[in-house]
Amino acid sequence: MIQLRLVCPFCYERLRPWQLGFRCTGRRSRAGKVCPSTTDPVLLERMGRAEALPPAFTVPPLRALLREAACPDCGDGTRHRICPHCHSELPLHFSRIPSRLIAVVGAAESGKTVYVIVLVRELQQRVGACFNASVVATDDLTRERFAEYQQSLYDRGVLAGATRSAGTTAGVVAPLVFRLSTDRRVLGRERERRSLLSFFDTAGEDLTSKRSVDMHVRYLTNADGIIVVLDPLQMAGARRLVTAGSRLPSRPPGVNRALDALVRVTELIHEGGRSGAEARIRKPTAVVFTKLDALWSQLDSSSPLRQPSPHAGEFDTQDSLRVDEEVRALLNEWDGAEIDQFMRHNYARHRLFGLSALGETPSADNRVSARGIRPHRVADPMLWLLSEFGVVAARGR
Ligand SMILES: Nc1nc2c(ncn2[C@@H]2O[C@H](COP(=O)(O)OP(=O)(O)OP(=O)(O)O)[C@@H](O)[C@H]2O)c(=O)[nH]1
Ligand SMILES: [Mg+2]
Ligand SMILES: [Zn+2]
Ligand SMILES: [Zn+2]
Repeated sequence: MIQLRLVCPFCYERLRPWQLGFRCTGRRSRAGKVCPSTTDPVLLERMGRAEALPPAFTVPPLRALLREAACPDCGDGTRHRICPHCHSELPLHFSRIPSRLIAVVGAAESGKTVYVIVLVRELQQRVGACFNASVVATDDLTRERFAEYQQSLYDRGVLAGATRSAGTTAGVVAPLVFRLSTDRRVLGRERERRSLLSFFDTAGEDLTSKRSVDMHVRYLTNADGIIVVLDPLQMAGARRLVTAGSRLPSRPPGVNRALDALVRVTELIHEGGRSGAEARIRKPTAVVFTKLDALWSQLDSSSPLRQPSPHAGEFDTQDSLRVDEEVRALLNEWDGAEIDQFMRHNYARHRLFGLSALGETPSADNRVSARGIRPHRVADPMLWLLSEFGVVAARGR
């Protein structure tokens, strides 16, 4: 079924199905004409992409609802659909598949980029198998960037540098867009369900600069779910407890840098919201404490955070609530009780998670340990969001 309210998975602008544009194929048309490829100024300005492409064009609304249109220059028919705002090529069947846009936000160096790469890899492999799900990149740019990230992290053990600012034309970091297909039994029949997953990995430094505020307001207000990544190693109280030898973030912890990031994100959502600053935010928001490997020695062996993630086939709500409770207790020990209070005040649907993307502290020169990457509970927040969206089933609600 065609979706009436769409959001571009690349620029997060809202759009309607009759506003979608087209891009010429660039092939020789029957009339013998070939449209030249050049840099698309809109794509360059909005997404920082300078590659040479055939021309983009729009058609009147009724014709835009059709799958195909003829290029006004060469006359060739094309089915390449583009976003009217940023000119990114949209995934196949874009207006028929529900999109789930996830903004990943948090302070600089909190572990967002590493988290997204490890999460997607887990969704493609181990977790995907447990949920009968497959996750594939929808566009060449996502495919290339994700392959590059994965090779450097998994094959060469190199941790990504700081994500560049998203506020400048040149430094735009396009979201990674994947198609998630799940098989679910509906009335005794296997039905394949597809959704688009877009991960917008923000640059932590952007949260502190005014420059990129507009863009963040849009990404946050149009996202369907939010993952707030908080780094206990940036919280003074937790930092006292870390296992000796753990690699610490380069910047000294602020009074509570994690809370600062959370407050900033919340302000940005309120700025873009229609509900006013008084109402609680209704978007499902997962608050994720990363780098738990540095604090494992502090956890009781019976702690739910030390048990492997039990979610398989269905999201295990009881386990998730035990984790939520445990993280809340830990926050008290880490002098982070305000974080919990702040969430309760401002977010109607939120849950706390704890995980480790790497499974172990990186070496002093910031490389993955020789034992490789052993993620712990990384998919839990995403599975919760997917269960909130109704994409995966939840047990024990
Ligand atoms: N101990 C531990 N350290 C981690 C883990 N994940 C990331 N790190 C460390 O945190 C650093 C920053 O990770 P990134 O993913 O680049 O952080 P970011 O939030 O994307 O940072 P910005 O892009 O600057 O906002 C890495 O270089 C690692 O040193 C983890 O699971 N455990
Ligand atoms: Mg980053
Ligand atoms: Zn767009
Ligand atoms: Zn053409």
